[in-house]
Amino acid sequence: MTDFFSGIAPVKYEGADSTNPLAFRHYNPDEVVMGKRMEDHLRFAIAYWHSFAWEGGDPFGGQTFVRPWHPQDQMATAKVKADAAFEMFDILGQPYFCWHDADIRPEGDSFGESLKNFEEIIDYFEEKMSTRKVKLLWGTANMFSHRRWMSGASTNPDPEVFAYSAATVKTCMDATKKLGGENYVLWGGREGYETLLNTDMGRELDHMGRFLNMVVDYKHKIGFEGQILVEPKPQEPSKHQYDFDAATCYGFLQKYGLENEVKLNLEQGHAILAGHSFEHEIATAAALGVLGSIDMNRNDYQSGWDTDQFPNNVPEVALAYYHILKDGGFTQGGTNFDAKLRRQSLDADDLIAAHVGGMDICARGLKAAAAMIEDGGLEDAIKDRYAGWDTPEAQAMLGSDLATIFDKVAGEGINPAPKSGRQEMLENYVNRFV
Ligand code: XLS
Ligand code: NI
Ligand code: NI
Repeated sequence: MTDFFSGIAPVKYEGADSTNPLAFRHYNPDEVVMGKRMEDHLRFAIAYWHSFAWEGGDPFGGQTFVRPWHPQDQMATAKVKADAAFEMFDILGQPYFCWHDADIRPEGDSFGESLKNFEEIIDYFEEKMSTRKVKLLWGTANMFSHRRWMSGASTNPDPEVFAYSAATVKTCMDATKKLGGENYVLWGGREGYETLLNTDMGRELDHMGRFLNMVVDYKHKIGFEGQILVEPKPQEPSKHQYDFDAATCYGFLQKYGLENEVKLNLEQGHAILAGHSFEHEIATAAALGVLGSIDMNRNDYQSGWDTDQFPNNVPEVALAYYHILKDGGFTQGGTNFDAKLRRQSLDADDLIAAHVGGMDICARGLKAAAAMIEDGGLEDAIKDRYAGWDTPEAQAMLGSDLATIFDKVAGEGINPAPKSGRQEMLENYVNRFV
């Protein structure tokens, strides 16, 4: 027990009229939306790194938060941190959490010592999870913070770093499986380059492809039933990251024969950094059959870096869930809040309020998305727009060739009449629901 959250009661659903800042006004876990409980649609997870490991630093200043689990380089404080984390899970009642190895255990002086610390904390988690409902959405390895990874993990020019990375991922996959995790994530913050002047890109991509194949082989070897997910991001911390966006990742997976083994974990802020919208990334992954899970957050549109704010924009979130629901909804994936407080938000109740707000925004987005799907207006408009393709002649053309099509166009004097795309009508339609 810590006293970090003392005086904060478990958060309850109180309905839209509630003025209690620490109550859900829209997230009602048991409410049924499109035949499924809201909790089972959204599958919320809390990110250990932002809520418990991050100390409030930014590129110009260090720690602003003072927590009972600081300093974090000792086993005793790692356990206090775990105690506080599970106390917050009890308060929020979200079904999942996620971690990096480095968030939860102190770094040791050797691989063996770090592993010993990690395994001790995993056992500590297992004990805590045995008396609670909270589950692990995913585990992952932090292969970007420590200086050994400054030039990459699987793409490092030094084979010893490749080896260290492979061994690290093995331990994180073992731990994820032990805790019943439903996914395993790889985000390659240092898998990219700072300058092409010192980089053999073709070799690095081949090493990364081989590494991911080893991950998939190991998954099958140990009988891990979770999804393997790659998380795209175009840059930051590297100048250029190989897993740039959903489409780039799909090309990579195909080249290395992994498109049926690996799916994507998409993040709002990363989509924005790549010059896309979140729904673009989700719709792309869905169209390619690799939509796995999401990291929900919000980027500041002026800043140009990954600000990882809590979501606060219902229309955007609604369109994200619209494409998720259209893809059939989450099966093993979920909504991980890869989001952190602003560094001036010092207090325990700030941390709770941030998650309450984020969960409520997602619930509103989900309800709006479900209402649009049930109404069918967007689906009808798309059906109508492509209706010309429903005829047997149009379908036959797809199996035809240029010369035959030429004969038909020239012979019959085909002269297409442009039709309105009706964008404003559709935007107005969406605004009825959000
Ligand atoms: C960083 C990423 C990271 C991954 C997990 O930008 O979002 O937090 O989700 O390594
Ligand atoms: Ni993320
Ligand atoms: Ni991120």
